[in-house]
Amino acid sequence: MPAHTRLNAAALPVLAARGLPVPSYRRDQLPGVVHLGLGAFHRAHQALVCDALLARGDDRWGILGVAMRSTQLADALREQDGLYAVQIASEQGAGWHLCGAVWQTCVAQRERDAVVRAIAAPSTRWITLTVTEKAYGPALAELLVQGLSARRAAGLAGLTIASCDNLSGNGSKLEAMCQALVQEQEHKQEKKQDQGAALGRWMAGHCAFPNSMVDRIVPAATPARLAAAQTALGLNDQAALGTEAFWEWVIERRFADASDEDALAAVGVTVVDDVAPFEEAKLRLLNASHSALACLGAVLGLGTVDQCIAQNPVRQFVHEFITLDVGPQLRRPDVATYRDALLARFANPALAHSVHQIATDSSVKIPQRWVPSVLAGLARQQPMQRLAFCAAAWMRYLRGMDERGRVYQLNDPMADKLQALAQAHAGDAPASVAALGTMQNIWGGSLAQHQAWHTEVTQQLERINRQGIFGALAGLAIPATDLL
Ligand code: CS2
Repeated sequence: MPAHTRLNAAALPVLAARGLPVPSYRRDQLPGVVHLGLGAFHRAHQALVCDALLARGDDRWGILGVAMRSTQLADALREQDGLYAVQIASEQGAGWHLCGAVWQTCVAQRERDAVVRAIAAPSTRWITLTVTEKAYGPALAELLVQGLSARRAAGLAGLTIASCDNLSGNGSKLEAMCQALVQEQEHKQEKKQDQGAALGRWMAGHCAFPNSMVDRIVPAATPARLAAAQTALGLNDQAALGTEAFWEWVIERRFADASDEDALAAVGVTVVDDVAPFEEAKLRLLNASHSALACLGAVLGLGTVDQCIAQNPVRQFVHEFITLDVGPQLRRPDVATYRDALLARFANPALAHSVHQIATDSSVKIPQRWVPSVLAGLARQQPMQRLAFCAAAWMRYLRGMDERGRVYQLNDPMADKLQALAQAHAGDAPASVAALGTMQNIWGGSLAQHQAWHTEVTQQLERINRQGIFGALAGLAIPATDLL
C-alpha cells in the first residue's frame, strides 16, 4: 500500500498481518457511549478502556465521539472509520495500538441535533465528558438537559453521566449545573412547571453523575508523532497519538446500571465509594506540579516537561513542593511513592509534552491546582515560599516573553487582560501582585485579599525579576543535608 493511503477499516487485515494489535470486534452497531470532548486525552484514555471492553465481547461500549466545536479531528476520524493508532511508551520501549472504540464522530456546534438524538437513543447507556475546565457553563448544561429531556420523553432508562475533567467533585458539579438549569427553565416557565420538576426528579432518580479521577499524560499530537505513525503503520493516520504506559481511572460507585461496576473493574478501572482522596492528590500533586513546570519552563525557554525535569533545580523544586508543602496536607498515605512515580513520568522523553500546552487556560486551572494548597498551607502556618513561587512564576509567564527575549503566545480565556496587566507592571512586583493576585475568579475571595500571601508572592516575583527563574529557585532550595 502506498504510505499516503489513509488508515481505515479496509486496512485492518493488512495491519494485523504485520503484527499490529488491531480491533477484531464488530464495529457496525449503534454506540453505547456518547463522549463529549474528542480531544487527545479521551482518545488515549477512556476510548482505550472501551476498546478493552469491546475486545472482551461486550458490545455496549462503542463510542460516538463528539467534538464540541472544532471540525478537523471529527472529520479526520470519520474518514478513517473512527480508527487511530496510539503509541504507548514505557521504559521497556514503545508499541503501537490500534483503537477501534470510536464508531462515529460529530461536532456539537455543527450537528447539535445528532448529539441530542444520540443522548436520547435506546442504545446509549453512558455519557462521558472531557470538555476542559472552562466549558463547565450554561451551554454545556443546555446540551445535556436537552438530550436528557428528549430521553425521558421517549420513556427510556436513565444514563450514567461521567465527568472526567480535572475539576474537584466533577460529577457533582455537573449534576448541580444540570439541576440548576432545569429549575431555572421551570421558573422562566420555558417548560410547564410540572414538566420541569419532573425532569429534575427523573435525572435525580434515574441518572447517575459519578465523580471520577482520570490520569494519563497525553500530549497533543505533533507532526513528528504523525510521521512516526506513518512509518509504523505504512499508512497516513491524521489522528495518531502518543502516551505513557501508566493510566488510572478511579470512579465513584454510582451507576445508572449497577452491573457496570464489574465490567469496568475487569479492564482495570478502580471503583470506590469516595473519589475525593484520589482526585485531591492528582489535582494538587500531578496537575499542580504540571502547571508550575509549565509556567517556569515557558519563562526559561524550555519546550517540554522532560526538559524541565532534567534540570536539577527544577526537579528539586517539584520534589520539595510535593514532599514538604502539598503532600502533608493530603489524605493519600503513599505520597513518597506517588511523588517518585510522578517524577519518573514527567521525565519520560517519549512524551515531549509541551509546556505551552499545559500552560493553556491556567486561569481556570489554578483554582483547582494551587488554591486549595495555599489555603491549607496558610491555615497550617506552613512556609509558603514554594507555593508563592508558583503564583509568581505564573505572573512572570503572563508577560509572554521568555528570559532569552523570545515571544510566545498565551492561550487562555483571559489572555488579553492578563497579558496587558502583566506587561504594564513588568518589573514592578508589588503592582503585578496587586493587579494579578487579587482576581477573585482565579484566587477565590479570601486569597484575593490576603495580605500575608500577597507579600510572599511579591517577594518571589521580585526574585524572579532580579535573578531569573534559576536564581529564584536557588534561593528556595533546601540543602540536601537538611532534608534528612
Ligand atoms: C495537564 C493534564 O494539560 C494539563 O493541564 O496537567 O492534561 C495532565 O497531563 C493530565 O491531567 C494527566 O492525567
